Amino acid sequence: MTLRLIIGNRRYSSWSLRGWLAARHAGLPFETELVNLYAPDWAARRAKPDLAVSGGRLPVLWDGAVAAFHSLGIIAHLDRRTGGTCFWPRAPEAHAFAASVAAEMQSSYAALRRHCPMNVMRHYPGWSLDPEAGGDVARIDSLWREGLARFGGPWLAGADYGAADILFAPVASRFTTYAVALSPAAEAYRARAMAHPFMGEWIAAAEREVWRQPAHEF
Ligand SMILES: N[C@@H](CCC(=O)N[C@@H](CS)C(=O)NCC(=O)O)C(=O)O
Repeated sequence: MTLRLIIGNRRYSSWSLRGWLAARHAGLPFETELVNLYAPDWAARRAKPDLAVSGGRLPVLWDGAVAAFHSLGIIAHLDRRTGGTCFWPRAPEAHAFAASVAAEMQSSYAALRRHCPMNVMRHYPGWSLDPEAGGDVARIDSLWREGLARFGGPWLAGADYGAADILFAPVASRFTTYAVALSPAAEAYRARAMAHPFMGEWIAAAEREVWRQPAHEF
């Protein structure tokens, strides 16, 4: 059965990007339903049962009558559907690292998110980071360096693109938009994450979207 993924504006919705990357990476057939988070009817749309299930947040993945939401919930569901083959490394050390940093990403870095909203289409060099967001950047840089050094790259937990990379993909986009200074290893990873073909597909589709949200266009 074809899965249905409900996402928000591709330019701005970082959580939608994570859910979509997970669905794309799983390789199962899925349809995408795009919702404008900034449209006047958003409040009514989110109250409908297919979004109310997640508290009115995007993305939501529907698999028949089963809903999965939150990045890690969507990945857990797709991981089962794909027989545990494509999201997590098998080796226990790499698995523990990937699971831990993915969970940290899902639950942290509020300052970075607030201070550097995602806009996959824009470039704002010269952005000055506030100290709290700078602290988030330093932590992420150190996690990226650690993963690449311990597991040999090119992805965060080793040879295969997986859940940790998916969770951090919108961060790579923010670092690109705001030209955030990184260590050489983290910078190389940022560039690699942005060059991933699925990221290219997402950005190409974002480019075709006509909706604009002034709060995210400076
Ligand atoms: N932790 C959730 C966060 C989902 C979330 O906050 N999504 C935003 C879009 S990026 C949303 O639905 N915002 C709409 C709103 O709160 O009105 C996830 O992993 O999906």
